[in-house]
Amino acid sequence: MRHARWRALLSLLVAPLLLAGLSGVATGAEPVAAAAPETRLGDVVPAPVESRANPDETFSINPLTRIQVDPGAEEVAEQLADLLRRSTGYWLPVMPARGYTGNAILLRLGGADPRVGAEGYQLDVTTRAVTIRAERPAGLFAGVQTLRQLLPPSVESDERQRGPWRVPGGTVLDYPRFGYRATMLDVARHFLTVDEVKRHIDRIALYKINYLHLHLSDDQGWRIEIQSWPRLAAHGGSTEVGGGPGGYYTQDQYRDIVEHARRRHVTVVPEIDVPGHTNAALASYAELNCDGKARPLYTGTEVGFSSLCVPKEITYRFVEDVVRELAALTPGPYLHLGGDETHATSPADYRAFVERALPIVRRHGKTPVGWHEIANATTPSDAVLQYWGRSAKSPAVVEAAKRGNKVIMSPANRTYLDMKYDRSTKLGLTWAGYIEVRDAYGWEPGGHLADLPESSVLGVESPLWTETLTDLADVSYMAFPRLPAIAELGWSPKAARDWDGFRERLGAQGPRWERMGIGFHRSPQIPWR
Ligand code: NGO
Repeated sequence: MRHARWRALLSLLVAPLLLAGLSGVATGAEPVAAAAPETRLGDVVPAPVESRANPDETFSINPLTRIQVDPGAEEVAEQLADLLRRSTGYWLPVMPARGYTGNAILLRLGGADPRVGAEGYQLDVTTRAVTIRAERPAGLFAGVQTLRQLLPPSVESDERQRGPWRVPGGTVLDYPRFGYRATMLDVARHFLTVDEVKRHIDRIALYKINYLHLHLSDDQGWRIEIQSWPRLAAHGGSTEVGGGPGGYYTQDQYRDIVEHARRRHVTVVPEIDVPGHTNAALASYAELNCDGKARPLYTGTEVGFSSLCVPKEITYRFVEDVVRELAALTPGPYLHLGGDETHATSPADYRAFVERALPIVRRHGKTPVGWHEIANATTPSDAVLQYWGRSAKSPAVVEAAKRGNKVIMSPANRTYLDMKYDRSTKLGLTWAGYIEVRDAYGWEPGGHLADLPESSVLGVESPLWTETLTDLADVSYMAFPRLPAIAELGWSPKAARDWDGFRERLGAQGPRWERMGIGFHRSPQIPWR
């Protein structure tokens, strides 16, 4: 850290000499024509809505570059500065946009093309400045992710690298297709530490993912402290698949994750899976079982054997308490109640449970989300269904959509990041088939389910279940490169997407992931650089 500061100071002192040399002033020679930047303006994942390159302009970050911002953009600016200072070694002071005289990265709130909306941005790169304009900080953050990808991959390095730090000239106009662009992490089957979850958030934010769904409870583990039912975490969180030590997040740790995500414009969607997938809760509290007997902890990978006791009143006190505590920890709008694979609950009990449980979520000020099986019950019209089937038909989901329910698209044969890439993949499952990058990319979220209009689609989510994955390295291997593929389906308009262009752009991400320490799957379908 101290070294970095000295280097920054040194860079400031030698900068004028350096710049004079570069521009040819000191030697009296003609200015040296700037070499082309390493990246092209459109080389971004997800593909921007519009980009117009201008080969006559190139911006270079140099020791005198400043980051200049409008009030309200400081947080995004500091994050950008932090990234750039580490790899460039430059000072890069963050200062007000007022007083701009060139050689700056400008982050401006307001003044963008009105099409950018709440989450989009406009990026203008000239030799004088990089200007990102947005209506809100979320848009500036998205623009900064684009800028990162336009810089050489070494910008992601934690140690000082040699430049040059050139950004290709031109204009990008960009905004998302869907408001909900998510991925899910199952921290129940195998526990992931707070740091691992934070690292994962850093990585997904680069691809403009704006929701992280955390699957916080399942048969094998309960991962969030609930103060009114302390044994859920203390006992129910004490193991995981394979019998490892498991773990759970205290409420403070969980708040820390939520805040880390917020700073990266990612909203956490917590899920407590009920009434099935509840063995960890049934092991922690005997009274939740119909027979009043606590179940043993479970470390296998079967699904569909557990159920809350639907006729018992205590079941709803339990749901109420958990939802109340979870809602208080959740600044975002959504709270997920699971509802999948309830093979141990009768259909009548299932309906009765869902019809009582979803309104509890609404009473605590959140919009309920459930796996698409909740369409078998009468759901409040603002409930969101998450479609995870393999089929392209689901009449029950289409009926629910007619009543007003929105749908998140997570078709298992396209978006499940826990499916193997191919026969040779060591990690993962196969029940929904092999999913190579082209399978993950080659479908249309707006028209995937027959008779479901695009207007009913809230967005796209790629779930990552962890029966076979034990740590962040495993998670990253399964997520990269498929997660960026699905992120593009959520962000980019149909017209900006095509497989051949995507392969090239994705291939250019490889060196960036190497710098970021992401051990990814080198899919033979992609021309890795
Ligand atoms: C299913 C099941 C999960 C499994 C996952 C494995 C849903 C919604 N429920 O997806 O419990 O972990 O498959 O791929």
